[in-house]
Amino acid sequence: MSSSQGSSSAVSRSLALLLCVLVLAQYAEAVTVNVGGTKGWTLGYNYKTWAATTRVKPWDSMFFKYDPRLHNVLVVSKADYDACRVNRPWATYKSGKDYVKFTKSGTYYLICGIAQHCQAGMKVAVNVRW
Ligand SMILES: [Cu+2]
Repeated sequence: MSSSQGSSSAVSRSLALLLCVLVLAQYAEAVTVNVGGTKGWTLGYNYKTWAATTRVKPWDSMFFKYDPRLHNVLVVSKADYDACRVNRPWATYKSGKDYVKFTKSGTYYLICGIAQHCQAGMKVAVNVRW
């Protein structure tokens, strides 16, 4: 009787521990997300649909792949995103192989700062959350 109670509480403890590990693992697992999937960062792609169907967590790396002669990546405010204003970005990336990471939950706004690309739809609002 007492030995059977002992082993069942040992099983409970193991399950509780396993649950903790699984929960922590989900939080710790930062991944790389390819912005625009296989198309990358380019004109003529629907980033609204991409953002709505792609999960991005804090600490994940968003990978922007593009020809640096044609495009860049600016992190901007919502107002500048809405207006496609390119002259006061919070951050600028221009290597063509850029990893952009946000460590806090929130909505982040990224646009291309070249010519009229943002107006043409080369802009993405990413809801970063757990
Ligand atoms: Cu561009």
